[in-house]
Amino acid sequence: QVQEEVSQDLEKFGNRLLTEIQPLAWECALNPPVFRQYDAWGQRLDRISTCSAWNRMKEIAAEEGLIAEAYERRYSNWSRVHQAIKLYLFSSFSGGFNCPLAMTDGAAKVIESLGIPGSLKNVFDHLTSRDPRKFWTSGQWMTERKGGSDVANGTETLARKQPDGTYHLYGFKWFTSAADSDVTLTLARIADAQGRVKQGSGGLSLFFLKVRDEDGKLNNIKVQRLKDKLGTRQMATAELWLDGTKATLISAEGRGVACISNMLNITRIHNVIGAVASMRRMISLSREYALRRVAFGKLLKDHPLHMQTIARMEVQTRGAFLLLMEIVRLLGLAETNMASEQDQLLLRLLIPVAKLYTGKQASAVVVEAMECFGGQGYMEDTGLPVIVRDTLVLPIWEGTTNILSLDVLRSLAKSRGQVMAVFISTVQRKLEVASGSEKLEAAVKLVREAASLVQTAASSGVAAMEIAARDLSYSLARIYAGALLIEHAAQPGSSPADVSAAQRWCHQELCPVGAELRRGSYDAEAALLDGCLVYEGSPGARG
Ligand code: UCC
Repeated sequence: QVQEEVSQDLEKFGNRLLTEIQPLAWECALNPPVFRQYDAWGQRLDRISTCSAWNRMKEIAAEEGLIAEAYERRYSNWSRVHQAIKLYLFSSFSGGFNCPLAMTDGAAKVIESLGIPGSLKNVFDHLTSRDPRKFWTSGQWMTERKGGSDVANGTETLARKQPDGTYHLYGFKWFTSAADSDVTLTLARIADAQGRVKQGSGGLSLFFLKVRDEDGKLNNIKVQRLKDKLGTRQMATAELWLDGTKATLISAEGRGVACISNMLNITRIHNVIGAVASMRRMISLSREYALRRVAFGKLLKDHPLHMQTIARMEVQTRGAFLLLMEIVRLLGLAETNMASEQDQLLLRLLIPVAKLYTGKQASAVVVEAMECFGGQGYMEDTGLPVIVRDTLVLPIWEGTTNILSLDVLRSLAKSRGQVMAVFISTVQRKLEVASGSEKLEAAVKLVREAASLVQTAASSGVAAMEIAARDLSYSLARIYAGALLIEHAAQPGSSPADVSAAQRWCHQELCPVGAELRRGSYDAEAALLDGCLVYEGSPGARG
């Protein structure tokens, strides 16, 4: 029944995407935000103007319940899956509006995980509203000049307590995405009466603030400039000075990072949605083009080499899509108190794994797909470069590949190896579904071997080695996606394409960490040689 209702909603939304939303996305691409710092008389304005299509996207997001769906939970644990699929459809047609939605979802999640305190009830209602007149979006102001990745040491913003218990913030935020948002969450260090602050992660607290007051005046915020970005140009990213900005402390003092990680985990899932969506969109366009374009006397679709190229992208995209669906399935269970402790551990591990892996996949796939159009793929007025540019940010924001790899190690360490055991047993359970399937036998064997290899590697100390973090994360992503593709292909009614996708996925190197470990790539000497290769010196002569 849920599937039936959801399908109807998706079909309706799909039509709306094609008729109404797609042209708006193009308008957003053609009319990026404009910043005006001063008026004609030299008065400070700091006005960021967005185009009408962007503003309309906000209304549509509310009407379609793109955030609300996840919090109303009318389909219980399936609500997250419903929301994720809607966002997946929306993402590559959103004209960049998927970014503020990611952060809005993250802010709602933080407030919900705090138990929706009375002081934030109204805010939560705005963030999760279906009423376009009421709907608010949120920012996530984390990045300062000294640290986008190293937030713990890079955050300089100070919070001074006021007699009424609120705080005034003073500092400079270097990247603030969707700077036109209504509210934001941000980190700062609380200064004591003498102005002293605690350094490091333990000195950071999380604050909520409204960007403007009731009259639309900025909350003691000065906009220095808009960022000149490679992509996501439809969306205003700004440098902001906070100069006495009124804010409310919402985490326990010194627990800012732990508290905002609820937001990060949601925005990272949105990143995965964006990655899979852009791969799917580019493949759909390439497939369509191959049905029309004639070269060397026949349609592109009749050139086996061209079909092989698209098929390889298709395999990547299917693996990524199943990873995404698995994560939102687990998230839905966690949010409706149906997740076991194992499910929760797995979710914690799979979020960074999927974010880092799909970000890289998407960057490669969209560039490959652009090539399927020859020179036309490089032309601005085809719209293809916009998709490519907007995709290239996915491995960077919300934590780069290496930072996310370290987060994978963090989640392994925190569970003291328990999550690895859960990972392996879940993979094995998924493979059991395919037992007896002749077509999938070889694929099952490859995933089993890789799972055993990654387990051995992890218990030999690799899971604590920074230098192995990326290879380990890639191994986890490939093994888990392999198991998902096999499980899917083993379902009754699966297609030959499902089987082929599982087989092809599993024939890549599934456990690079095992191979590199055997090769000695993580030894101290190898690390020295890495430096030597980069700087062309002799070992030890770096710098
Ligand atoms: O803002 C940005 C752009 C916004 C645009 C977003 C749009 C996305 C939309 C996509 C649509 C297509 S970009 C800003 C991005 N910045 C980051 O992502 C930060 C990257 N750096 C990290 O993630 C680091 O790993 C840090 C900052 C989290 C590391 O900080 P610490 O303080 O060194 O970390 P600790 O000490 O290890 O962790 C402090 C606490 C621990 O909890 P306790 O104290 O209870 O043990 C950790 O377990 O925080 C917990 N923690 C987490 N918990 C840290 N990370 C996580 C996590 N991911 N999940 C759960």
